[in-house]
Amino acid sequence: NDHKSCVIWLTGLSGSGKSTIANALDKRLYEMSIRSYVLDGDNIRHGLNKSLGFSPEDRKENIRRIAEVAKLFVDAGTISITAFISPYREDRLLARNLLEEGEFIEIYVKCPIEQCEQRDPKGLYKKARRGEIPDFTGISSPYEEPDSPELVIESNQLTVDECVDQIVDFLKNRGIV
Ligand code: GGZ
Repeated sequence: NDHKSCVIWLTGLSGSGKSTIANALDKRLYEMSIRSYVLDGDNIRHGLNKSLGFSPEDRKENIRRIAEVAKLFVDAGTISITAFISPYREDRLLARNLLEEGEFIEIYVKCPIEQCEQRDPKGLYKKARRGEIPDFTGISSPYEEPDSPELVIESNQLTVDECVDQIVDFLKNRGIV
């Protein structure tokens, strides 16, 4: 299928739904015969970025490398979908600036921390509250909300399918797919 390549950069708290939305979008694009690829903790933090932790410096390097990899996928003609907290505005801006105008689509997956903490699928918030995980985003490390993302998705008010619909509608309006 004919499409432009781009990076769909999902940012938001742990437990906000980034990975779930990324994988559902990947599947939807596949059904539309559009090539996409998901970069997330499973394939990046456990591989390429194994040696990086969660200090501000390490997060910065994590995001920088992810942005470079996402750019390679764009060069290869693919839509890359990234699902990382990416808590710092400056680091997201660096990622944006690596790409051409219009190729970087920042999507804020917005979900109140109370709800993320309630879901807590991996029990990480609980551990962070007990002080067992230092520098945990939203608890003991900041999350800087995007000032002007291309799209805000209120993941606590929509089904996963509705979140994907919003993104696909945006891509259609932009003439990307
Ligand atoms: C935040 C942490 C931390 C700390 C481990 N802070 O819900 P998850 O488990 O699956 O997603 C989180 C993931 C965050 O990694 P990212 O690469 O997305 O972070 S960043 O963009 O800020 O570099 C969480 C787990 O790793 N995790 N320790 N201290 N999340």
